[in-house]
This record gives sequence, C-alpha cells and structure tokens, in this order.
Amino acid sequence: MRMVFRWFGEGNDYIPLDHIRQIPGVEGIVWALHDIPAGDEWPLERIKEVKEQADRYNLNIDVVESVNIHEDIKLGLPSRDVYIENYKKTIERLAQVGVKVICYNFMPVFDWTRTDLFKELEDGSTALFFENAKIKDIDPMELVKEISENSSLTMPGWEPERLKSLSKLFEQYKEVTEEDLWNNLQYFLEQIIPVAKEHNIKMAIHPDDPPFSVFGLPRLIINKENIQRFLKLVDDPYNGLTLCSGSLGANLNNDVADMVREFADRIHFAHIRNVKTYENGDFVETSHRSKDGTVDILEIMKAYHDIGFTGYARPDHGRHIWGEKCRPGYGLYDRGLGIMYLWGVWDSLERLKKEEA
Ligand code: DNO
Ligand code: MN
Repeated sequence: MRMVFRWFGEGNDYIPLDHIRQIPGVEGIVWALHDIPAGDEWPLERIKEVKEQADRYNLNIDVVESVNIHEDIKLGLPSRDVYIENYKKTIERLAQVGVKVICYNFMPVFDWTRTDLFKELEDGSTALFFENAKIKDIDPMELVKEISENSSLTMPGWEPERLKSLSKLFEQYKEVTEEDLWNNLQYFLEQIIPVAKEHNIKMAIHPDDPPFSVFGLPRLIINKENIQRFLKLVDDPYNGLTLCSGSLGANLNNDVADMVREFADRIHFAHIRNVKTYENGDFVETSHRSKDGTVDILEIMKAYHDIGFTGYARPDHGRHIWGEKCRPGYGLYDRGLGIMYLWGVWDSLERLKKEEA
C-alpha cells in the first residue's frame, strides 16, 4: 500500500507541502490543475511546475485526481470528440512526468453532493453531511447557492463556470437515460484506454457519491453489480477503479470489503474513509475508526492486506477538528489521524502475517 495525500495546489490549499511531508509514510501528493476547465488540455509547463514543487519535498506526483470529463462526453454530444482528443493529449503529457494513475468520475453535473458542509458532530467537530429529505425538497440551484456561500475556496466539481450553466445542463440530461450514459461511458473508454495503456497510465474511475440518484440524474458506479458491468465495458487492467469506501458506504447494502476481494487486480487507487449511514438515507462523514461509522474499515484493510494490495491509497475526507481552517472535508489534522489509523491496522496485519509464517 502506497500512501498519498490530496493537495489542491499552491495558493489553492491551506496546507503547505512541508506539512504533508511530515505525515508518516506519505510518499506523494494527489493533485490536479484545478483551474483548468473540464475538457481543456493541460499545458505541459503547468504539469512540470507541480512536479518541481513536489520534488522539492521529495513527494511523488504519481496520482492525479481528477482529470475531469466534459459534460458533452457524458451527454454523448457530437462535440465530445474534440474533448476526448484533448483528454488524450493530457494523458500523454502526464505520462511525460511519470504519472501512473488518473482518477476521474462519470457523474452527471455534480461531483459529490452534500446538504451541509459543516454539520456539528457530538464531539463538537464538524463534517460533511447528506440529508436525504432535504435533497428531495430542494431545488438544485438553491443548494448550490447555499453550499458555495459556505465555502471560501471552490470545491472540485462545483466550479463557478460549470455551475452557471446548471439549468441548461439539467435540461440536456432530461434526454439521457441510464443506458445512454452507459453507452457514452463505453464510447469514452474505448478511445481512452488504449492511449492510457500505451503510456502506462492506469485509469481509475471513482464511484458516484452518493451511490444513488439525486435530482433525478442517472448514476452508474454505485454497487457491485454495476462495477462488474463497468469493468467489462473494456476488459483491460488499464480500465480500473478508485475504490472509495465512503462513497459506496453511503448505501448500507454495499459491502466494500467484499468488493476489494472481488475487484482486487482492478483497484489502482483506494480511497479509505468512514461514514455513518442511517436507515432514512442520511449520512455523515466520521473519523476513520471502524466503530465511529457504519463502514467496517478494519475489514476493508484486512481485505486489502489479503489481496496483497500494492496500489495507492489515501484517507479521502476527514472531519474539521481542533479549530482548523481548511477546505470542506480536506483538513490536515483529521486526515493525518486517519492515516495513522490505517497504518496502525496495516502494520499489525503485516506483523501477524510474519509471525504466522
Ligand atoms: C469523494 C471524493 C471526490 C472525488 C472525485 C473523483 O469521495 O473523493 O471528490 O475526488 O469524485 O473524481
Ligand atoms: Mn472518494
């Protein structure tokens, strides 16, 4: 397991690289050029700049999250071909600096959706929260307004340029069924995977978050069955997964440890975090500890250990604790604690294996 840590870039993150370097066992940053609109090519100069910044702290840049997909690709519009060509160019350039994994998602309109970014927990910390009843009642525009007023830095997937065209996007998606979305994903993969393979970059799709339909939009990467279907669209190791325990864990029927064992060789990137999910469909993000949420992090770690996982992993989100000023879900402190929990479990499993041998 190779531990990495998401960093939003110079001037776009409160956390400096020298702090990241001090988290035990972290060998690289998970990064992106967040200011480049989805669909545009990433300039090589800008890519090299990040590599140089990371080099100074002896951190690798092996994992990119995310190279976002233009909505026209998801909608299957004729203009998609231009954006797919741009995507290929970005893959080629990322390969030039040694990138190994690209995380992306195929969620219509929004990246992850929450109703509250700072829900207070019993211990006085705050965390991202999803209230099912509120989503059913609220107009998406209203939610977007509320969410963006509460966050000082733009969240990935909620960029102002994209959100401006929101109502038009919703109109366009009215025509798109779930089967259309599968076809559009297949069209994208058939063109992208051979290029990624040629450049030795593993593509790793992130599950939909939450793993069920919101605002009537179709959702694909939500459970074991659909992931099986996804992997067969292009049956190649370069067509793989970012297995996110927190996203999938927001549906109590998803057994993430079982998915780790099932999809073992197709998991290139592990997002490991806990959520507490309620029967009414609400969920709140919690500390990584197994007993703090409804996702069995211990069992998931055991599954990764059993399959001999050598891919990249990150703690994904954390709570906001100790008064830290941070991006919603992306503070230093709780993610740092999360990493120490994950290492604690992992190292114990390693020791036990040695003792048993
Ligand atoms: C949620 C996060 C997401 C993720 C993107 C990947 O669990 O990991 O914001 O980064 O959806 O494209
Ligand atoms: Mn995730």
